[in-house]
Amino acid sequence: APPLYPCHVETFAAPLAVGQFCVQCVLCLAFLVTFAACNAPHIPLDDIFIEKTFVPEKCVRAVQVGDYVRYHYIGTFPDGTKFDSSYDRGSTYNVFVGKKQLIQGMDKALVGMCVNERSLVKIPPHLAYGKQGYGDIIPADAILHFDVLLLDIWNPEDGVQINTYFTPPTCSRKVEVSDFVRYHYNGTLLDGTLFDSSHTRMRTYDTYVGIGWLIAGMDQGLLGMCVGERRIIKMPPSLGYGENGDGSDIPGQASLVFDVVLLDLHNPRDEITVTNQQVPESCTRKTQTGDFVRYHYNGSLLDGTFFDSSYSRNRTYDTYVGRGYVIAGMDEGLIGVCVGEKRTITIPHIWHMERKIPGSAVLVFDIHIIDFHNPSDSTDVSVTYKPEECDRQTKKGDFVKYHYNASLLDGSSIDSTYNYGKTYNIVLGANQVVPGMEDGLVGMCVGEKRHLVIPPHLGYGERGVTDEVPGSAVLVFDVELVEYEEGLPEGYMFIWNEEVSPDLFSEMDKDNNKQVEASEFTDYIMRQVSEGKGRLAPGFDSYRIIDNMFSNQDRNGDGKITENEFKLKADEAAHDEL
Ligand SMILES: *[C@@H]1O[C@H](CO)[C@@H](O)[C@H](O)[C@H]1NC(C)=O
Ligand SMILES: *[C@@H]1O[C@H](CO)[C@@H](O)[C@H](O)[C@H]1NC(C)=O
Ligand SMILES: *[C@@H]1O[C@H](CO)[C@@H](O)[C@H](O)[C@H]1NC(C)=O
Ligand SMILES: *[C@@H]1O[C@H](CO)[C@@H](O)[C@H](O)[C@H]1NC(C)=O
Ligand SMILES: [Ca+2]
Repeated sequence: APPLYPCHVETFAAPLAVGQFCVQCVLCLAFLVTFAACNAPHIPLDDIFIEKTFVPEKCVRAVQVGDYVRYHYIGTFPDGTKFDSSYDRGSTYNVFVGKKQLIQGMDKALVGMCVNERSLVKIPPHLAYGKQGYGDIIPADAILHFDVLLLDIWNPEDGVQINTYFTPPTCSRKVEVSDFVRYHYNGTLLDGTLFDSSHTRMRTYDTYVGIGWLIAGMDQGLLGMCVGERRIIKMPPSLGYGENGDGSDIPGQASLVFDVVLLDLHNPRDEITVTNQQVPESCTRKTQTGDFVRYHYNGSLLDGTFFDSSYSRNRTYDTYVGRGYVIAGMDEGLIGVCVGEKRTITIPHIWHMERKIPGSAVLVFDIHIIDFHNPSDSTDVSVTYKPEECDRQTKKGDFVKYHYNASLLDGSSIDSTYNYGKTYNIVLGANQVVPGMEDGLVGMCVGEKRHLVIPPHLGYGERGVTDEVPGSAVLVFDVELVEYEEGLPEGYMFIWNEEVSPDLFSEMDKDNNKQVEASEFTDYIMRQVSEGKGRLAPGFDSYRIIDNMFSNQDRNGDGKITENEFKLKADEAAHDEL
């Protein structure tokens, strides 16, 4: 007689999995009218009967003969009395299927079951413990019911199974044995139970691959991965945590499934690498150890995660190179660069030891060299135009008038006299401009043009000029000498062009009151200058010079010079006096 037990639609959905059961179910449909009889007890079973109580949407894997399974079960008699339960023991039942390690009915029932499937299996005595029963627990001729939840399936033949579900657009390198990698992962059991995730620790897992630091399945499963790739790595327990599990969340004999995304990859033997070089056409000089470099950078990790940028601070990063002031890889990568050059420097972890960066990350710096100089540099003067006639040349003390265009080495303009429509005028040697400019303006003839490169120690130094010249910037001046007045000999503010009058005092003392007042003094000097008999130092305020001269003569500071004071001063060999 056919067994008249209720059948589940699922049984039809998976006809292959349950084999002969389908036939019975078809019959079941035919006898729908006698449905009530289905629950009737004591109708002897010819074979096992399976009632699927939960069928997962996706069958991760179905049991085949020879597979090893982990499952939970509750064993009851048809009247509902429980005789055994794996739940009560707190661990799954683990066994090979189809190898007679189970009662026949169970060996049969498990075949075709999917991971996470739950079934009620009814087993007639001849496929269970038969006439003997089992000790005190199972009486003779007992029908057994097992509520089975299948959790895990693997086969001793299994290896690591890899399924790449995201491939990055570019892949310059793949994981090889002894590479160091950083990755995120979610580790689950085959039934989907999460046992570990790098995300809960909020940091990547960082390790060497292929040299036994990892479980064998990961050591194999990570090989060949690209940065950015995502893959599912499945492994049987023999390549995971084996018979005993990890002692906490991973049970013994468990298959493991890792969802992995690779973020970073390098080999500790790697050198730093320089790529994406953009070298300006004219590059006459390259950085050497000891140079001081100003550069911009964007710093990121290999997966593109940005971690720092000089741009966010609106200023360049300034440092000596080759002297250990920056991380070793950067020190190396900054040697041999030109002003204006851009390059990408990739730095493996042994070349840096920074705390705030994830342990062992590869750092990628996109840099742009703004300028560099050496502390021993002097002003670089190059003549760009020299007039044919060039006998008279500027020297210290001369009052020079020149045009300039000032810029930084990266070409950004700072200032220009053309903006003001007039020349810039200074006395050479009077500390009116930065030392480099003084150097650059000496020995020039009118009409000459020069290109000056002034290192910061001869320019505006480490501090620069607020909002105009960055600290430690190299300055570039294009200058043109427009005209100049010859200065006086060094130290003089006034000189006679001809013999000094022997009767100087009385000539000055216009009103003949035997003393020279400031106004008499000033009038007299100005007259000598205008008559070409004397000359004041060019480039200074004439009245200031004359005031100084007067004060020097007026020994007692009473605002007038007596004949006595006049003589006293004349005896001393001094400079800006008469
Ligand atoms: C792991 O799980 C987290 C959180 O659910 C998810 O964001 C991430 O994409 C998953 N996969 C990997 C490889 O980290
Ligand atoms: C940098 O400059 C930009 C634009 O001039 C400004 O918006 C930003 O606030 C500045 N950032 C800092 C850190 O000074
Ligand atoms: C850094 O990033 C900014 C913004 O993306 C970009 O404008 C700049 O050119 C980058 N600099 C370098 C040196 O790559
Ligand atoms: C400065 O720049 C202007 C405009 O580009 C140019 O005409 C002039 O010749 C330059 N002057 C010097 C001294 O190079
Ligand atoms: Ca007088």
